[in-house]
Amino acid sequence: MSSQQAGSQQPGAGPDLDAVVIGAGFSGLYMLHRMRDVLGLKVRVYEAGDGVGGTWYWNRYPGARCDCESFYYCYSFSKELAEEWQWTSRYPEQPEILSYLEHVADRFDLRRDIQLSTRVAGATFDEAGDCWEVCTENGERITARFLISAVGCLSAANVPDFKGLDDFRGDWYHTGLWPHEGVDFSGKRVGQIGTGSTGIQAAPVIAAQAEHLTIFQRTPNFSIPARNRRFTPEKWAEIKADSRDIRRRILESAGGFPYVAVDRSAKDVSDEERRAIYEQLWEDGGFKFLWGSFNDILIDLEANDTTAEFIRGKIRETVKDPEVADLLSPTDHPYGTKRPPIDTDYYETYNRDNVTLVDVRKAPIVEFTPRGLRTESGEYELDIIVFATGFDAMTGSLLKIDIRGLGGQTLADKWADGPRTYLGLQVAGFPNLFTITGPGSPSVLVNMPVAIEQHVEWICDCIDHMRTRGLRRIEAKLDAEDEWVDHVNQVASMTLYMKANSWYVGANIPGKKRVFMPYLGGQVEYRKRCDEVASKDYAGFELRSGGSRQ
Ligand code: NA7
Repeated sequence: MSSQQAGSQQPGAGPDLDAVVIGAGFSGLYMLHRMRDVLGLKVRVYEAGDGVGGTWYWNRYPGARCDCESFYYCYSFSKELAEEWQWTSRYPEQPEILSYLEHVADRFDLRRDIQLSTRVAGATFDEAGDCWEVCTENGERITARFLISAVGCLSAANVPDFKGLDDFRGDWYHTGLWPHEGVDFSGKRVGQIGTGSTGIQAAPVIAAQAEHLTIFQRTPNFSIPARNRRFTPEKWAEIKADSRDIRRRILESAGGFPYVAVDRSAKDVSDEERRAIYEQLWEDGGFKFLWGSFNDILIDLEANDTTAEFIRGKIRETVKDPEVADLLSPTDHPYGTKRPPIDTDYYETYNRDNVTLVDVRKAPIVEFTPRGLRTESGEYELDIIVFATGFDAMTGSLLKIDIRGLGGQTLADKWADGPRTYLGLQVAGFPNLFTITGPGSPSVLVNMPVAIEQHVEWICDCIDHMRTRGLRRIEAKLDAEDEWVDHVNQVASMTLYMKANSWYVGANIPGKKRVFMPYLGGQVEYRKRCDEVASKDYAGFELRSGGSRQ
């Protein structure tokens, strides 16, 4: 039977597949391996890109690299994979991570069940058949018992609706949709909109090549030096020797990082001690700066101010022009409440003669023109414009798909006032749909592969549980979902995170409801909660042997 025919399920027949997985990034690849090779299920992955890799397939902009360190930003499910792969440096660049994921796809023979260049357009739950009818933009239709979203949290590019964009005669690119052949900036006047993690990685690399780089900044960010370096054979041997302990520390830490949490308040040490701690962490570089200083940075404004002021001091020390330094120094949000970037020579870049910083908070972008763009303070002539403007995070990619659950309700309607899930894994009214690192789970606040592996394994155990008991339908109960959403909000309200206009709350997308989307309780507590739910016969979920058609 061809897949085109396959969608029209005959009465009495089962669905075409056990599962459809949307996306072939970190989540989709592991999900396929686990479902197909461990559970023996019939699975197909649909991937919009022409290759596997998800985030690491699309984000090819200059300077793109991971902000987590290589030796823990990877899978842990296969000992053999871990043993045979060697990372070259502390923070891997995009091509290296993409090679890793391509290696995973080949090593586990995943490609034969991945259909590339295929975007899922819609999915409707068949209530009688207890399955999803999935259709692609190519017109293909197929049915599957389970629908697994592995679309990623940061994959729907946000291209602001600037007036006159079509009139611009130069070239423009969004960092998350970067051309595979690269972009040659030599001799060009380049504009970059956005100074989030991406813009902060890209600017130094673009500035080194372009004739001139103009950076349009709406909100300054607190950035910490990455201190990237290549691994020496000795360092790599040290990491290998420590790997078991690294894994233990990862599983014991709230953020899924191999750093031991500190148990001291920023207010309990002298100014000198505090300064020495920050100096050491600044020298070490990376995310440890957020987790490794004090335990109250993200919950106490006074404590946070000490960190913020330390970083502002570093900006003033680094950037020669005091006015530029001032403009680069955040004062509108506490440190860490927007996703903290890490960088290589970001602040130093503003000392270059060919770099200009423009404040588009004070004088916003009015429109694009044939020759460049115009802000309220003047026109900038540009040959190339780089949109480092981020993503419709956590919900954007899923909501682009027309997903219809019980009674024909759309996911877009269900989430009109912000996403609602039970554990970030399921949505009441949408049976047999699982969302890997969905909103309401720790996801983006955790080292992603750790969050992904936990979700994939939990979902697979759940499906296996259903299979062995002849169950065909699982759906989050509404009261469990309500309770979980309240809990997610309550935890967020105990922190400083709500004080920032971040993508965590959807503030970067005009019209998006302000809701804190990821779960802040940490992956240790979250994992415990998920395991407890499973051990209590999937408490909060309704499991059934089937709809009307058995
Ligand atoms: P981010 O962190 O959302 O940053 C986007 C940047 O673009 C940020 O500086 C925005 O300013 C700016 N922006 C967005 N829209 C506009 C408009 N209309 N005008 C001017 N400036 C604008 O995205 P990234 O790609 O840097 O990082 C996303 C995640 O990927 C990152 O956190 C990592 O997890 C990986 P704003 O701050 O909203 O004022």
